[in-house]
Amino acid sequence: MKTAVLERIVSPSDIQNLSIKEMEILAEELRELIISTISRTGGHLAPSLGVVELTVAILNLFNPDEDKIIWDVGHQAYAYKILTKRREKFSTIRQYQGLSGFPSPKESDYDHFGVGHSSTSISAGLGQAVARDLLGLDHKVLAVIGDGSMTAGLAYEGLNQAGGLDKDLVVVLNDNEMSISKNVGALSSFFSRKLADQRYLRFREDLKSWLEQVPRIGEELVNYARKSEDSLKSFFTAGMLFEAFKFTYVGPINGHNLRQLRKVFEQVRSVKGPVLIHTLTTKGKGYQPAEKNPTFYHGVGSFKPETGERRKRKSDLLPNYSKVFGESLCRLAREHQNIVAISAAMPEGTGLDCFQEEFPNRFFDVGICEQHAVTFAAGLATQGFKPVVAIYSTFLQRSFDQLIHDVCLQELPVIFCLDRGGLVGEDGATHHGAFDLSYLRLIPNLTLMAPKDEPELQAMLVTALSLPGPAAIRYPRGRGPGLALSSDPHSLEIGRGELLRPGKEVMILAVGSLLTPALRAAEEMEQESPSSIGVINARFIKPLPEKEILDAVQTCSKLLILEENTLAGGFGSAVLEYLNDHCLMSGLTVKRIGLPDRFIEHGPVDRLHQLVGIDVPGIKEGLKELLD
Ligand SMILES: Cc1ncc(C[n+]2csc(CCOP(=O)(O)OP(=O)(O)O)c2C)c(N)n1
Repeated sequence: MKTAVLERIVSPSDIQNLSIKEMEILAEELRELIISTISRTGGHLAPSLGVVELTVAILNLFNPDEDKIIWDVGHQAYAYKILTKRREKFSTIRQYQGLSGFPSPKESDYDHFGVGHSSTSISAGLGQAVARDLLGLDHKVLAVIGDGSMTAGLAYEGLNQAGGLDKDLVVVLNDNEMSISKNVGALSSFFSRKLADQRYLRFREDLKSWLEQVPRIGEELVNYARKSEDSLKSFFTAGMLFEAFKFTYVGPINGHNLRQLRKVFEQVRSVKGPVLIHTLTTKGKGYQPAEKNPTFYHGVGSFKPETGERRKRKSDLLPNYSKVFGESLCRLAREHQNIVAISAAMPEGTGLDCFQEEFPNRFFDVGICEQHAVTFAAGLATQGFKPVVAIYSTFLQRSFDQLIHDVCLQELPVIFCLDRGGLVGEDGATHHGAFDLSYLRLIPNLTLMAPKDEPELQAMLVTALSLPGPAAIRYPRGRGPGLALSSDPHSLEIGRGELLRPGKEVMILAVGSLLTPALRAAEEMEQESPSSIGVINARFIKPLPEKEILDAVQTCSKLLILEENTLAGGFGSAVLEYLNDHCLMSGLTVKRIGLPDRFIEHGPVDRLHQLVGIDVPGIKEGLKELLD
């Protein structure tokens, strides 16, 4: 691997002295290092390859020891990590106790804001710019945001305030025309590079001459456009939008051309007030497989670097929960014409891509707009549709008010399918679905379920569909136990669990993903020492499976409650509230196992399960404590 220039970068300030040629070599060396590392560890390859030149140019003209650089989402910050004193550790990225896959101020002083969820960079950058001025300092603040992340309302709230305050803030728009999939919405074509192509430029010139010929009005319009930017450049381009927010607009420029980038950044350093630099980049730049299929290489597992081929694992043969959900929903949608499906920029990740293909008119990708997705679904539901909103647990956190105010208060039959409920592994704290049982179970009118396996997910979908009001189903990332799917799934009785294994001493009351390890733990314990341990599958978090809970406390004096959710306010808390409110606590010992009251780091899911004690040995530990 070539590292001639990279070796010389001990501190990011070393980049300030590089020539254009050296910067170009550095970009190539960075690409090579990123590709070879991510081919082993997996990670966000295509986004990071797309901003290599941008990163080098930013560090050439800005000084991260003083200036603040905020990467939106942060999944594209690999080159930045390497160049800000983390090259040695780069091979540990996303590994347990290794570098995080996202910028994190806990990891490095060069990470000026913690990110993972999208569209926060402009607001956070503006906060830092205002703080700078209040403190009488004079460094620069940069926010680098992708066109996908610009679909979220939050980004415009930031732009609006920044323009109003007229603060010095540099926003770099990294426009690659992609979110994870192709970017969506009206603005995506507004940003698009089509505006910079030759045909468009010709059209603009034709428009200009035509306008000039219109007596008075045309001339005035042309003059107005000239005044605002000294040319017609901002006419019908993205510039118009940003100028309306009172930003100085620069672009579009080629985000892989270091000479051009350096020139623009140099000029921008002295511009007062908010500035937006529009760069055009190619997602996956410099690695053919990723350029060809940027969606697949957006976030990828390990692969063969020579060909880009995914390294197959045995578990790849089984369908994961997302796929089971997507295919089951398609089956139901063939029968029920009123089912519509909504994704917030993640049709592939949530398994809705098959629905999108089969029912293009009933599928809506709203962009990275989780709040809007929920209220949009509510609107559809008022008109007799059954919207199914599939969003990762962690991202639905954004829609808390919409869930309460727009859906549940009006008892609208929206179905929420929360993928990635529980620990997700290598993406870490920003992405774990650790809180959904807590933030959903407190909302009136919502039925909340979690399946123990694939056929139960199918049954829960049917159940949710049969309800007159809102329902949510949460399931984990990846594969379930691998049970055969049902060809005719049936609705479940609301608020009823199932006794999977009778017991006389300890009853385990578990929900969702923890049923499989709970059953194994109970079996192993009984084999290892004489004991009688039962297992109940709760199925419902709301309403609680009261009958099964009552039966359990009548047969056993010890209860072990399991959930892959924070213990604070989760399923176990709900059971404890129920037991206390019904005076059932006397003579009963209850232990809860779940996620502790702290943010959980990144690493392989199995390792994290072990860490927090929700694997088989951890559950056995809990059982032993109770039995002792
Ligand atoms: C609130 C939120 N929703 C969804 C995601 C998942 N996500 C991560 S990156 C991404 C696409 C971002 O597109 P863009 O900003 O254009 O960056 P690119 O990957 O194209 O460089 C999405 C949807 C997220 N991180 N945060």
